[in-house]
Amino acid sequence: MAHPWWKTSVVYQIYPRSFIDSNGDGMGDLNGIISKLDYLALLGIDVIWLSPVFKSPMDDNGYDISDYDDIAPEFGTLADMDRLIAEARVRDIKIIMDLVVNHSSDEHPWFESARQSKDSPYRDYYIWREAQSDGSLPNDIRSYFGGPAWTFNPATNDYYFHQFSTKQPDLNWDNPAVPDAVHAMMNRWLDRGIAGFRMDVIDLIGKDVDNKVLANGPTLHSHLKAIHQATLKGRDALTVGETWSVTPETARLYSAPEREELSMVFQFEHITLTFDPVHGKWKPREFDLVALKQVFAKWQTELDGNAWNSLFWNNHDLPRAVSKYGNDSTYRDASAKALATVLHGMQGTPYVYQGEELGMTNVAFESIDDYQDIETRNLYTERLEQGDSPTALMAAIHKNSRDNARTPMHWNASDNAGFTTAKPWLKVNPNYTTINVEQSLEDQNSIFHHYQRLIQLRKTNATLVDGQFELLFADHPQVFAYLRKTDSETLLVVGNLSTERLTLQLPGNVPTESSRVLICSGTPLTEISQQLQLAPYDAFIASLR
Ligand code: TEU
Ligand code: CA
Repeated sequence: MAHPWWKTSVVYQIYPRSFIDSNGDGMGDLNGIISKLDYLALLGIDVIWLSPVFKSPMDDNGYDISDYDDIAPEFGTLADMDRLIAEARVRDIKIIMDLVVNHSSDEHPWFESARQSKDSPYRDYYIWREAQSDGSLPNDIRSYFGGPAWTFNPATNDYYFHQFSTKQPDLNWDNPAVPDAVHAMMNRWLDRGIAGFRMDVIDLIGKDVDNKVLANGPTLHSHLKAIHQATLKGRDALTVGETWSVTPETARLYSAPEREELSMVFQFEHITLTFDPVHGKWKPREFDLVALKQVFAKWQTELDGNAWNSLFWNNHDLPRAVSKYGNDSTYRDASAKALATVLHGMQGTPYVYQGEELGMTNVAFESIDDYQDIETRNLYTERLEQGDSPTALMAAIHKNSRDNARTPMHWNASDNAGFTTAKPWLKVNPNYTTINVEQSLEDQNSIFHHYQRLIQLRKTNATLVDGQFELLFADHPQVFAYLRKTDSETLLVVGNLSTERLTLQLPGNVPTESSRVLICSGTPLTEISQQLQLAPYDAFIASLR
């Protein structure tokens, strides 16, 4: 059966303000992206997911939109966006945009009108509640960025609801005018030539705030079906929902093809595994490979044939994978390649976040003033007031701040990593002198070239797309190994995710006599035997036929 195109694609995420600055104002922009399309074509990716470039006061770096139909002037113009779409198409690259419709900016004309009077025609576009009879907040829901999810609006003497910052009021999807406006806007962008959407916190749109049901709410799937009918049907688009609340069971509700909702969702179970069950990401738990493998195996098995996985280690909200799951000092190169290999070997659509293909690492700025992210800054202020020590807070920020992912992309070893000729909006990671595109392109053995080969392999090997997943060595604390099986071929994927040298005896039902290694990192290999000798972070994919 022929696949939808997005099942054989690899997506590259661009965080526009950090990618490359074309006009010397310290901020990445659309013309910068256009100038690097050849670089992306060389890497071999098929789709760009562009984080928001819409008009925005940038309280949350564009995840707070004040005009869904225009481009933020710091990023360029609509004409630049059209050129980006056209220039990408020439290189067979599609563009998907970020759909941020759980909330808008408080500077969106809808909200500016709504907050002025209860009679505004846009009043019902947002969620308003009065204080309780004792004067307290409508309820105790908290915002993800600290503080209550309710902010007082003096002009109307009531509160508006916001799950993110005070400048990101939640839209009221129960008002039919909201989905209508969103559908029309989506159609305008699809007509402009984009290939689909990444849907920001889409699991939060069907909520019931009075009963404190936020994620996976009662009207979620009817909204998604309506979106599909009004915009996606007949378009052959890629849609991926950001859904922190998803389980394998609910993933099928979003993405089983016959349900006509989305192509796939991002699940975060492999991410939240390293969060503290109570205190969340700011109190990280040690990385536990056995648990991680269980999570991946569950998703691989349960979605096979029913829905479709998205595969990622990184995005603009997460710490750098090589720092979190790998080793960003002695084994940076090897561990970045090993992580890539075990991820890209699975069933699903792989996503590469900018700089991941260079093995970019976390950063550790000494001063909180060097951090720009609203979540990070709010957390610091809130926790300091609660009595946490600055040292402990900075340590948590170094591990998990979203700015780890957002430091400017490293293009070369010149000042500011070749990202800008001005002062960058966020400081560069000082390790750009050794980790950068120019260096990676020169070295045939670089992380970049390993990603390039992995991406190529997905296009030439059907088993990598279709094969059924079977976990091996489930309890092994250092090795991630699995099979991918079709009727005609079995692939063996192995990664030593540790700093130790290991010997691994393959089970008898994994025959190696006619094996052929398709890709490897670390120790060079062309074939394998039952007994594997693995150097630290060695990884490979072999065909066993
Ligand atoms: O993120 C959703 C979200 O819940 C994040 O706040 C996430 O919990 C946090 O970043 C993890 O530390 C999406 C976007 O990806 C994020 O950039 C936005 O800030 C957020 O929605 C609001 O639009
Ligand atoms: Ca710029």
